[in-house]
Formats: sequence, structure tokens, C-alpha cells
Amino acid sequence: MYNPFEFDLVVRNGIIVTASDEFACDIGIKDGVIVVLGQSLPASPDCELIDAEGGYITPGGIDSHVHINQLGSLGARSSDTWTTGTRGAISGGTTTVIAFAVQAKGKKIMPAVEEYYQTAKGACHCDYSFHSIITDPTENLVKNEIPKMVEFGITSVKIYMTYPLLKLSDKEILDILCGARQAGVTTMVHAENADMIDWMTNNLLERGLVEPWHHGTSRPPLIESEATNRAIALAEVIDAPMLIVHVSSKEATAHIRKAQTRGLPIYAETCPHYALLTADKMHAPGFEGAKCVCAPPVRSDPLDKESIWDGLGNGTFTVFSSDHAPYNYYDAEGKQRGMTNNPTKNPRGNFKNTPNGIPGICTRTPLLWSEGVLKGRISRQKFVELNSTNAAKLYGMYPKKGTIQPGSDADLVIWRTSKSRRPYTITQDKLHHAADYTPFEGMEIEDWPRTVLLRGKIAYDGETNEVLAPAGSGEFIKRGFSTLPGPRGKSDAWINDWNPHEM
Ligand code: DUC
Ligand code: ZN
Repeated sequence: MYNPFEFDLVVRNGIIVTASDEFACDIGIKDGVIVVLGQSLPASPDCELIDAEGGYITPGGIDSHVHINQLGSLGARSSDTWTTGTRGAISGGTTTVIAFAVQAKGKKIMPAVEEYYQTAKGACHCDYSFHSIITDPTENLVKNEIPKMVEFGITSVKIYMTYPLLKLSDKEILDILCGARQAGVTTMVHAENADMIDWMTNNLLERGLVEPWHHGTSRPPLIESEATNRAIALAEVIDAPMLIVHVSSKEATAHIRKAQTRGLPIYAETCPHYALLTADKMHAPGFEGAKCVCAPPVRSDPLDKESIWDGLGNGTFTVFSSDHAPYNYYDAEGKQRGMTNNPTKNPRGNFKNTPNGIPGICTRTPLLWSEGVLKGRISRQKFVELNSTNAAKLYGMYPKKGTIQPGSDADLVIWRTSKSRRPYTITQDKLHHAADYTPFEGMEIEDWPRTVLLRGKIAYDGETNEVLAPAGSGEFIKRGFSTLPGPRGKSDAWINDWNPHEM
């Protein structure tokens, strides 16, 4: 028999879903941590009770790719601060976010990390961590600063193959992969071919083809496919784990699948917009198409979306992230840059000067639950894997985060049952982010989280649509190493006599 005074909170009458199992039982929580999973747990008079009313309970979501309080492409201003971004996250069932601390060229990474840390501290409605974006891989950074980052609790770096201020050469990428591999760090890659984009963009501009949808014309799937294939080759040379971020096309998905089949530690991420939106969104009247300008672009071929759902179901994709990069539509420092900075004076704006990115932090988890699980595209176990568990494992937070078991943080999402569920229409006025629009406006989905708990406290009430976790309740998560397969170890499968293990 458990001591009834052990618990601060008992969640009764729910069906727990993890990445591997599903079972009906109570959850006993003490000091924000799950201490017992059991049948008919006793509760003292002081113990708080939550009745899940037969609904599924999934681990709090982990959104491992969000841009918050970060300057965007073309110097655009993010519409979300840490407070508003994490308020949006928690309202959609995300209890941990990982955002980006950016190294400025010519500067060190650790000061950027420390400065970014100060902007988040005390401001968040959910737990948070950072990846580091490396823009200038000096020898000192690779040898000395990456290990310092690891000590701080950051065990992943992100690099870009495109964008003038961010892009790295193949040689620089190899340098980073070496340092990352030695430090046990996972490298995330934005894979698009920079020269192809520049060339096509200039050509389109010369011909006056500048409307928002030509953003998609300038970045066809081949651009993503070539860079993905190259990134995988670079990772293979070094035997370094790599995650390809925001995969949008069937061609890139196929390269990743092939690499995984060959046993390489290649991981992949996709996002709600690639699974659910198509390029016709960029043809909206006037300049409205700018609301869906992001990179890689949402695709026009329905087979791309089909391959994204196949990849979500068959394990090609490791994580499902929002790539929340919010720029207000009605903002001269947001999407309107494409109207004001518009040399051809085209009344529909200019895609080249439109900041890339869309908001998605509130809607990511409900969309995957509704469009994935409730529409029968993926199992509940796969949902948990994509929404929480794999991110926790890959980014070194498991089992504190990403699952429901004794010892884990009591970060929980309680869903309604098939009887109590009611259709939910996504509209901007209900969302808790600070962005002034949602690309999913008007979309009818099957459900929205009923209750969200952050470390054993009700953080969001779906009945009233209220965020109850105060700003400042989120904690910085010092991350450890990935527990998913890393370098393949001593093997005779090297490309030739050169062997990264002898470096
Ligand atoms: N593309 C990026 O490269 N970053 C943020 C958002 C986007 O659309
Ligand atoms: Zn991004």
C-alpha cells in the first residue's frame, strides 16, 4: 500500500499513452515528479485530484525547433518574446521548447548563449532549452567552445547551408561535424543549396516574377534534395550523427530513408505545415500569400504531403517540430518588409524581401493528435514518439522529459474521450502566441488539449482556454547527451583508409 501522504496530486481515470504502451492507471505526483503509476491510488484530504474522465494522457509535448526572441532573416523582428511564445506553447500542450542561441560572425558562441539565457530566465510559461547556431566555426570554437557549451547543458548545434549571413561551406561543415562528434553533440542542418537559390531568385527578379508564391518557384524540391544528399555524405565521412531539420519534400525524405536503411545515424524532422499545407496558400489575394512564406517552402505536389505522412508513420522522421518563426503580417519589421522593400513596385509585394517563417507553436501538438491520430494516419504510440519521446532522447532530456514513468517530470496532456470531444476551429483570436495570424486559420480539427500539466501543476485549462502557469514557471533544462544511436563506433565500413576514430 502506498503512503497516501506521498502525493501532492493524483490523476485518476486516465489511459496513459507512452511511445511503447497504453494502460489505464492513476498517476501519483509529488513535487512535480511522477512517483507512482498504479491502480486506485489513495489520496489524502490535502491531495489534489484530477479526473481524466477516461481520456488519454500523453507526455507533455517537446517542440525542439522554435525561434523565439530571435532576429529573423532580413533582420525581421520576431513577434514572440519568451513569455508570449511559451504561453502559446503551453496552451497547445507543449511543455518544453528548444530555441536557438545564435553565434554572430567574428564572435564567440558562449557569450551569445549566456546572453540568450538571460532573456529567457524568469520569463517562460514552460520549460526551455537552447541549441546553438554556429555561423563562424573557428578552430577555437570547434576545439574549446563546443565542450563549454556541453558543460552549460547544450548538446546540439544547428548549421545552415543557405542564407548569406549563416551559410557554411562544406569544409566548415566538416570541421563542425568533427568537433561535434568528439564532444558527443548532435548537428542539426538546414539543407538547401544556397547558390541555386540565389541564382534562381535573381533570375526570377530580373523577369519580374516576384509575387509571394515565387518564393516557392525559387526553391524547388531539387534544391532541398541536393543539399540533403550532400549533408548526409558529409556526416558519413565523419561518422557523426545529424538531424536534417524541417524536411518538406519526397526527394529529401527518400535520401534520409536510404541513409537510415544503410545504418547511418541520420535523423529527420518535419513540421505541421509540410504535412498539412500546400503551395496554393501562397497564392492568396494581394500580399496575403506572404503569411505562408517559409523555407523550405510548402510544396505544391500532393505526393510531397503523402511522403511526409508516410515518413511520420514509418519512422523516417524522428521529431515533429513547429519551426515557429513568427513575423507579424501587419508589421513593417515583419512580413510587410516584402511590400515596403519592393523595388519592382509590384502591388502583390516581393518575395525576396519577405521574412521567411510562420507561427506554429500553439497548433503543433493538436494538429498531430487530430490529423495524425484521430484521422487514423499514425498510432497513439507514434504520436508520443514524434511529439515528445524522440526529442527527449535525441536532445538528452530522457526520461526526465518525454515519457510517463516514475521519476519523470509530471508534464502531461489530458485529452477528451471520443464522447466528450468536440470539433475545434483554429482561429487566431483563440491562440495565445503574440503573432497576428495563424497559417491554419479556419481549419477544423477534432480536438484540443483538455488539460495541460507542467511539473504537476495545471498550466492550461482547455475548458476556459486559460493559461494558468505564470510567466516564470518554466525552468531551463540542462541537457545531457543523446541516447539515440550515435557514431557507429569502430567498424570497417569506412569510406577508405581514413578513419575518423583515429583522429
Ligand atoms: N526558415 C528558416 O530557415 N528559418 C526559420 C523559418 C523558416 O521558414
Ligand atoms: Zn527554423
